[in-house]
Amino acid sequence: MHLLHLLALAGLTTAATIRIDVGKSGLTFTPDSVTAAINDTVEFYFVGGTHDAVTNDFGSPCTPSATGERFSSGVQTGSASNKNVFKVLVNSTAPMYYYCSVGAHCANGMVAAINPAADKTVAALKTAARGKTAGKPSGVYGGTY
Ligand SMILES: *[C@@H]1O[C@H](CO)[C@@H](O)[C@H](O)[C@H]1NC(C)=O
Ligand SMILES: *[C@@H]1O[C@H](CO)[C@@H](O)[C@H](O)[C@H]1NC(C)=O
Ligand SMILES: [Cu+2]
Repeated sequence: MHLLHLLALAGLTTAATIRIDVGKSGLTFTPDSVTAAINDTVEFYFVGGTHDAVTNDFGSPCTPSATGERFSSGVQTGSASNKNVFKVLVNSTAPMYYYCSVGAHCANGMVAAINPAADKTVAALKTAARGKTAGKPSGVYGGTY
């Protein structure tokens, strides 16, 4: 019998790991839009600059979200040797939007999305973030190192 059939019979599906590089080329999350399934893990690698990743609401792009699935990585100084990887377990396919709370990074477009809605794109989020003051999250939550 085919391996996939065995896995299906056992009720197992393969959860994926999705890597996002933070600060790879300036104020960036790379890639800035990903699709994740329930039980996938999104992993944030801090590769450059000083940044964090904090969920927001689409309508308040530079403010920590107060409801729904939420995460906050805490601020990390990125480098090739920074082995602190922030791991977020995806429990829902509802859109999760997020930003960087450091300085004016959010206002300058450091926003991204996991499972964005078709009519609420990262491009629109970047536009909405312009000129906004970044709200600070209260510590690390919603994921683990
Ligand atoms: C996610 O993982 C939990 C715990 O292993 C499992 O009970 C659940 O069925 C999984 N959900 C999906 C949609 O795979
Ligand atoms: C997903 O659920 C787990 C277990 O309850 C929790 O630790 C984690 O923070 C949740 N993920 C998010 C993004 O809220
Ligand atoms: Cu930043």
